[in-house]
Amino acid sequence: MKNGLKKWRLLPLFTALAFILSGCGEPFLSALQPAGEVAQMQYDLMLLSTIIMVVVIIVVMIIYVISIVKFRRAKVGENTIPKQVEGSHKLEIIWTVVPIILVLILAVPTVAATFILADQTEMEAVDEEGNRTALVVDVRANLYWWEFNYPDLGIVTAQDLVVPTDQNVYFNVIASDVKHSFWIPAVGGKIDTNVENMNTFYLHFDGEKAQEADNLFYGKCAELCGPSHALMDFKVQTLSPEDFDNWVTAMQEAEAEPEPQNDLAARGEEVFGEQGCIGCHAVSPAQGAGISQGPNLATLGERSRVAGILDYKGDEEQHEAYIKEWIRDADRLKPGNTMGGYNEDDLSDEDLDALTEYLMGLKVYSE
Ligand code: HEC
Ligand SMILES: [Cu+2]
Repeated sequence: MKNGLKKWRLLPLFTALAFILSGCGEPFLSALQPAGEVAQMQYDLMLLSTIIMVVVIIVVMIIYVISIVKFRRAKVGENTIPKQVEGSHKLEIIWTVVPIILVLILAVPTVAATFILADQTEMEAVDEEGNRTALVVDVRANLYWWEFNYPDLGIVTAQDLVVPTDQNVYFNVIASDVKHSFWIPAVGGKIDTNVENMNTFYLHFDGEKAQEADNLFYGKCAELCGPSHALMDFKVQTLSPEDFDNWVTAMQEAEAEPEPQNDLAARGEEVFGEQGCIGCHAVSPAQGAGISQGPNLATLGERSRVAGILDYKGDEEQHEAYIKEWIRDADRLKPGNTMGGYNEDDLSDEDLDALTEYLMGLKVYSE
């Protein structure tokens, strides 16, 4: 009875594991549910190598089982010496040629895909007027936030990357402090963002697959970069080409100095200046690419999360609460980030209320 119980002790562990692994299948996050041409190619290569590995394991296991069954001592007797095959030409040839064939089956598609994915010629293509035809986004990774600059459109955002579906989007990636890595598991990557040189690649966001993911993919930093590395998330909002054009227009027409929506927000804007927030944060989508020390806050009121991690799930009260929590306690929420927190001595509760009112009103395209 006791032994029987012991056996079952592992059951909760396996149940828990099954639950955890079932989380790997989310369409907005899973490299196993490719949502674009680049991810599909990477997935196909993974599948190919997995199939080859499984075939090898099965063949080896079969030979292994046959030999231990066939050559059991009980069966062949104490003093039998099996046939000696050392130096056998036939065997040597088999175990040299078979792996070479397997490596070739793996290498040809891998090298082909590498060249296709490295092709950046479309990025430089221009129309009759000399304007670039492809969409280019400059990505800058910082401890622990992301900046997205659309150089040809004059737009800067942070934390939320906005892209159109069903066309190639070209990325120039760089880091301002230490090495990070840009990865959108469901759509492709990852590619290192280095401090000293710029890397370039492209991604393709499939419109139908994007809808299955509610038009919101998750991006991650994939290179251990510091204590809050695991919190260095960003969101990717996908829009149909028409919606994307509307977004671009709204961002381009946004005020350089957003008008506070009421008196409380107007006081908040003053606090924003008094406290020096403005030294690190731009509040207009046209400002700050590559130079600002903190994320551009122009669209803060309509971002899906605060600081890339606090998900308010569309609940405005929670949204406000998270903004306050972040300003008071940034240090605890993301250890090691350069903003730090503002306690009651630095910033009174009234000023915090005003500041939050002002920040909640920073919206560009959802109004
Ligand atoms: C020294 C520069 C610096 C100062 C000063 C500063 N911040 Fe920040 N702030 C940052 C950085 C860096 C981040 C991103 C941290 C992260 O996500 O790792 C950030 C993030 C934020 C965020 C979350 C942004 C988002 O995209 O969700 C808000 C809101 C914010 N700051 C508000 C403020 C306010 C209000 C003040 C003034 C009271 C302020 N900050 C002062 C550097 C600064
Ligand atoms: Cu990082």
